[in-house]
Amino acid sequence: MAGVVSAAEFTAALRSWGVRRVTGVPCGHLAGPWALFDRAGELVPAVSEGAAVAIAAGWELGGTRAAVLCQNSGFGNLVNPLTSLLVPYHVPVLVVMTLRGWPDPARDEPQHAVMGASTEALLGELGVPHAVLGDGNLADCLARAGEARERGTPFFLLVPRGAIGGPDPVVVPPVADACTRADVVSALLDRLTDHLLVTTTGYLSRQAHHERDRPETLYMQGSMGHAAAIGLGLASALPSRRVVVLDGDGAFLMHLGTGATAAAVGGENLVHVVVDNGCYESTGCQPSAAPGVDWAAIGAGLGYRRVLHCADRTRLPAALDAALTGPGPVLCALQVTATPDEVHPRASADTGLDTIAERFRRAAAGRVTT
Ligand SMILES: Cc1ncc(C[n+]2csc(CCOP(=O)(O)OP(=O)(O)O)c2C)c(N)n1
Repeated sequence: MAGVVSAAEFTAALRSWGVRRVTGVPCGHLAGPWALFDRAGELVPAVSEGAAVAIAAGWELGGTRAAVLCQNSGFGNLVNPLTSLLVPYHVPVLVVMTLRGWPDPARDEPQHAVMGASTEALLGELGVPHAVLGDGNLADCLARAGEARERGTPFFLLVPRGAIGGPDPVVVPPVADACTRADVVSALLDRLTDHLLVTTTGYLSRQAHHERDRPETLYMQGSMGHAAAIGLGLASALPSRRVVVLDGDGAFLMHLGTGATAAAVGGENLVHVVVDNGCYESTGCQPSAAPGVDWAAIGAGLGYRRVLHCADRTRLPAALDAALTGPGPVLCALQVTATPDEVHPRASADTGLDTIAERFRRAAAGRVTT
């Protein structure tokens, strides 16, 4: 879709408004400016939208004008530093936030509907000035952001889907012997019987649905970073059932602290599989913080009973067998190469989220599902 404003125009407008450093969590609809700021060395990927606001506040307090790029699904993650840091301390960060689930929730994915319908009202309730980017009004929006800045107030520039042009296509060179998302998900599903499986937001959920739709799988299309928490709740509620969490590196990093709880109370029946492709593949393969992360050290440090790590295709079956048969809580980190051209429909394209939850509930209770 042709953007109302191109990625280059948008990025140039932010720079001439004074933005020198950018952070955030990616949204596919901001992938164009994200790539340009990243290429210029001006972007730091944050693990969560709240952390992004705090990083930007640090830059601002240090005298550098900063912006945050994010999606309104992460609005909840940033409300605390917005209301207890930016507003009371008068730190005027510019937040560029996409409006998923807006203006018509029925034309976006169902997990965005509630936030899409309420984002503007929530900002109004918090007294935070904002504007919606539309055809030809970028200069006007930034002028309003400038007025807010003079009052020491943060400003939200809300970006409808498709309002900003995209980046050049991402090309990932093939890596010999590397596993792919498809290898991991199909090998995992081949090994599951009545295991309960919770899959993280993005392409991993889509891949799991594509490989084998099953009532014992909870496709978590929203709640990024919370798959492990759901899994540990299930594992402790149902100690006789094996519970598997299929997580992404970006998602696990978003709420990494849950790993400590999972390790402490997850139980013998919890298997936490983290698929590390080093990027946020579902939103355009933007690098995550994962390349510098040592999963084996993290798993051990968090206190998982067993930690497994596998980086090549030939060792994948043994790694999954070991993860699924020994006692948990186990963290199994699988290094994969990104395959952004392999994209499948979401589970919600053919099954409603409420139905996904209901049939999962029945499967968890051991009842026959249809
Ligand atoms: C709180 C929140 N912030 C941002 C997003 C947008 N988003 C959807 S999937 C995704 C990337 C997830 O990355 P990762 O867990 O590494 O999985 P991958 O996409 O690489 O398979 C992002 C940022 C979101 N859904 N929720």
